[in-house]
Amino acid sequence: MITSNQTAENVPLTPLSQEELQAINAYWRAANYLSVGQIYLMDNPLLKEPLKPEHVKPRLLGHWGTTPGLNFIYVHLNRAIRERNLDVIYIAGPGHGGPAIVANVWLEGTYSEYYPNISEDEAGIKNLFRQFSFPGGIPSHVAPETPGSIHEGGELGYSLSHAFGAVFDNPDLVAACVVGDGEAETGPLATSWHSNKFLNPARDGAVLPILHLNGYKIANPALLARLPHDELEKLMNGYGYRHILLKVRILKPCIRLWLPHLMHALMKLQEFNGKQGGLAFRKERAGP
Ligand SMILES: Cc1ncc(C[n+]2csc(CCOP(=O)(O)OP(=O)(O)O)c2C)c(N)n1
Ligand SMILES: [Mg+2]
Repeated sequence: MITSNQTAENVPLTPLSQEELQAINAYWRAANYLSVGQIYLMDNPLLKEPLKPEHVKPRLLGHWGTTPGLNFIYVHLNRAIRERNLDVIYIAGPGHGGPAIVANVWLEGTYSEYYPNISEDEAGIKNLFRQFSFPGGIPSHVAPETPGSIHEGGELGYSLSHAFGAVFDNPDLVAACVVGDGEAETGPLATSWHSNKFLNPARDGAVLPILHLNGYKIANPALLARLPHDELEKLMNGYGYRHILLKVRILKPCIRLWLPHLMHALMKLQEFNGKQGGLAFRKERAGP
């Protein structure tokens, strides 16, 4: 669900302090490092010594393309969840961005709880990197063994269906669903925009689709990213969504802009469900 007509400035929000801004930025960069390390490295995980060919995996399998975006959204959602005490599930449609989700789950400490050999130290990071898309290791996409995952990301097309399915009869839940612009070209995904017709805001939770227009499906041009903005807007309106277009270029201004828009979209969802008699994600803040 996407919103329009309001600018980031008029969204009532606790402004980000300089420290929070830096912390979000640092978290995003750490997740990116851990992601790229999983794709490329099998040794020398912290690059303490000059990089040598034997540190690099002989066969690379993992997509970088969608990964910084997935990490960017993840860290912002975390801030929004903490700010509003929301119940949110993150569904990564471009599941081939598996390194991003694994990196974040590791940063949160959850990965090491499930897999103690992937510990929260240098040895753990080395194992984390080595196991990714490696014989005897983990797949290159979000998979059942990724803690918290309900969406198998190897086959593109089902993320929005899963997001809607997750919130049906689940009024406290928001499903934030990242849809890749290539993924959006699959039949199942193209059809699943219409799942909103089945959603009853009085009884169900809410879905926040986030269309990740990075312009490409692997190395080929993606269609939706080639549409002029007003055409895309009309398409989304036709499906029953309002939208915000956000351009992410330089990190710091983006953090400032992105977060208020994200919060605004969440608030609009809340307001909409509330007007229909729903109680969605109206929990009181549980304290610090
Ligand atoms: C049903 C299906 N068809 C094809 C593929 C192969 N494939 C993996 S990633 C990808 C591109 C997806 O594009 P997008 O969602 O935009 O991700 P990005 O390339 O931007 O990372 C394709 C075609 C797949 N995983 N599933
Ligand atoms: Mg893409």
